[in-house]
Amino acid sequence: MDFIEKEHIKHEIGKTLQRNFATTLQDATKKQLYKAISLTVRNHINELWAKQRDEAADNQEKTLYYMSFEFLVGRLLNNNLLNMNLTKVYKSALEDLGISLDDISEIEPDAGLGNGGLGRLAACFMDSLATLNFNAYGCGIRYEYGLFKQKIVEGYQIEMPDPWLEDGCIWEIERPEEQVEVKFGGTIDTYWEKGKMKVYLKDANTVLGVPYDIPVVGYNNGKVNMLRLWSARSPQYIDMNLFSSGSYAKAVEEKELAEVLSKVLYPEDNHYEGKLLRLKQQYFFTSSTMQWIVRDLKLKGIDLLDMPKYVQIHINDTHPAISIPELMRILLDEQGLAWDDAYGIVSKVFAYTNHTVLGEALERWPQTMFKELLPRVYQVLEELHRRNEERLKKTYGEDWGKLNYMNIMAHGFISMANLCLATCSAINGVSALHTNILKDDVFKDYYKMTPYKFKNVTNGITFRRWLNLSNPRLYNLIADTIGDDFNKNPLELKKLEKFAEDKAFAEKFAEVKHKNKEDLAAYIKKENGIIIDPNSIFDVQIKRLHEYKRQLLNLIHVLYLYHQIKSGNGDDIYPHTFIFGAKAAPGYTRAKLIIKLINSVADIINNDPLASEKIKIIFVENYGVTIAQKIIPATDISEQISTAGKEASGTSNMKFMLNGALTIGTLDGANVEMRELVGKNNIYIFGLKSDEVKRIYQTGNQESKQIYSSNSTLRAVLDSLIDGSIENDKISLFNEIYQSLLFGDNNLPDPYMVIRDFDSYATTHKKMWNDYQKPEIWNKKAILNIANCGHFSSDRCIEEYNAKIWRLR
Ligand code: 26Q
Repeated sequence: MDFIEKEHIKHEIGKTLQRNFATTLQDATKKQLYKAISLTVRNHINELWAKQRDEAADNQEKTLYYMSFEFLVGRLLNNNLLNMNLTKVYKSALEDLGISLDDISEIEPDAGLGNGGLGRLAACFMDSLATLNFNAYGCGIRYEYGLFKQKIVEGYQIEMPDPWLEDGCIWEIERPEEQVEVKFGGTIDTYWEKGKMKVYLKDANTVLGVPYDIPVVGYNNGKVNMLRLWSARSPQYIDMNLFSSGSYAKAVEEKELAEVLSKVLYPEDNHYEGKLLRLKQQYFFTSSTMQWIVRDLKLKGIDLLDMPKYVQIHINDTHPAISIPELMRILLDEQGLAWDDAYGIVSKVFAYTNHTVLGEALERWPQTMFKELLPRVYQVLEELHRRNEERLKKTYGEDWGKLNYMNIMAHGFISMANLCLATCSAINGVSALHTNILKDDVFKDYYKMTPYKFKNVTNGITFRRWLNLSNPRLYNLIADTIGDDFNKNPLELKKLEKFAEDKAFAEKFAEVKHKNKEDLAAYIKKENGIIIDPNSIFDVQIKRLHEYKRQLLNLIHVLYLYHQIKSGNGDDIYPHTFIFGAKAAPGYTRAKLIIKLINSVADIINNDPLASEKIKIIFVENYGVTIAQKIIPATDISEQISTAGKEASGTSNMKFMLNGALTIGTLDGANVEMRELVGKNNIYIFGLKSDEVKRIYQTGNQESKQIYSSNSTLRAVLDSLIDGSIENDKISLFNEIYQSLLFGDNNLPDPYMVIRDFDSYATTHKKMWNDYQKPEIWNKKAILNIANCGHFSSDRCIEEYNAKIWRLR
């Protein structure tokens, strides 16, 4: 961005307040100030954006359409200022006006259009795509309500709506002139025209897709891409006949029924439920996007047969996979292409990322539901299925067990993963270990057939948000020490290695960490009313609540420390503050019970004079992107403790590493690569490995019961879940958790290996608090973590996607 005078900024803010809110700097509310300031930033962005939209028609470079059901963007004001290189001048302009930018940016609601890792990854990718100057659009749904707001009431999670659009979104632009029609239901009619069979849908219900575009600014390069989010609208005004005949409610209801498609984000993370509304949402945004892509190509005068030269479509997990048959349908029915031509295109333009190996997360739609909702898309799917089955038979013969397992349709269900495996040009996992599990296990039969399609692209995060923005103290220290080249080339962070044993640098690093801990302590005092000691170890687990992520292992260890202290054996325990933040899916009762358990234990420990000298537990309400930005810079220990083989990658592990926290983790997901990069002495690995876990699943897990019998300390801790020592008036409240640990769900005791891994986890913790007490050792490890973190930049990750899969340039 060309340099902008601060006097100009001050003037613009004043004018914007006047023109948009008929108010002045003196009288404006904080909200009005936030809006006016953001509008002036938006104006600068839009100048660049308008120019690029204008040039887009001549731009022949291949464009990426990144399709995702979720974009967990967070706040944008500070991010846009940073990427536009305007932070300094705005800060100083605002100071002149007596306004603090930090205060104002707190007004902005998070754009929480995602559940967790997958959604946040999509947002990081958008930032990197623009920064690397690629042409890319993120395509998704403009949910009116983001992920629910979490309140903790008497220790229980309560869900509240998140009306993030209530006061409007400054950054978006509605483009009604580009709206499309999406059709549901109806019956298929065919007729012949000029010797060709034509297909159309009769009596279908139409919903309008209206795009809202949010600009995505590259870092310091003037590039503006966009996030295009579709909003559902009814094509009719309310039905006047119904209205006049007195059925007011019904008249309104019909309109609402169409618009419900973009109302809410499903709050399930890593868990599939075959809900009709979710299927409708998936078709709504994929059909809208496919129509837009085809229309755009035609406007540019490009022959559709050349589409693969100009278009790359990426599907973020299977959630947008209906794009595949939908693009086929458009090419066949609306553009008159022959099957082979259409398939030739489709099999080249799509690529798919898998984000999970959990069976319960794989999407399988009931055929009957699908057929009724999308009769023509279903026909296309049947044909894709039939042809794929022919190909499978050539490799595997009539092995029906295998064929059904690999087929697009089987046993009354449509497997969206198999659809992607069969038709996409590339399939990738999100960490080396995860990709190997896909190849050797989950998708091994497809891998045997088409090994060349399988790639690994280990996840990454944008350092702009997760270091520059969230941890300015550390950013400045690093930039003052090794220069700021790492902004363009994150591997430059390696230069910090030289300083790992530099006493002066280590002291400065420790000082930064301490100040960040003080800030977090102040925030927690304000939010939780609990005073925590910045000199204690801040041990943090923040992520969605899921049994496989094992918040329970963490908590049982805390309980164990509590028992040690109470029995007089806790002298060597270094003071800790254990911080948890997690939302549970509203229907996931056990996860919600674990939240209650964390809060109940927190109550006991925090109110116990003896124990609270040594340990405190904080449960941070409503965990999300903005809160993560406050917690991560202040963390000493990062908990990455999933049952090995279950966490595809993890990305918060990378954020902590970048901020100089040390990891306690299993050899799971990207932790494996973290260990390779930083060296095994600088990360604390414990527990079973993924192949060991797999073997236990095959052979049963009686061992957990034996551990329970032979380890009396652990037994006492586990028994305390049900003996009334935690919630004495609700003695059986946590019985379910206890039962699951000892007897399991499907006769597999301790299905997430909490008991099995406990001992090695506790020993590793002890080692950590011993190391923590030797600052020269601890700080050196922390600095080495930062120095070796460059690989986990989403810039590297996007470059890799481009080289291995997209080939945009
Ligand atoms: C599917 C069908 C119906 C309802 C919900 C869903 C659904 C929704 C969200 C399924 C999965 C998700 C989210 C998955 C997710 O966030 N996975 C995480 O992706 C990260 C980025 O690759 C990884 O780092 C994490 O390991 C992985 O858990």
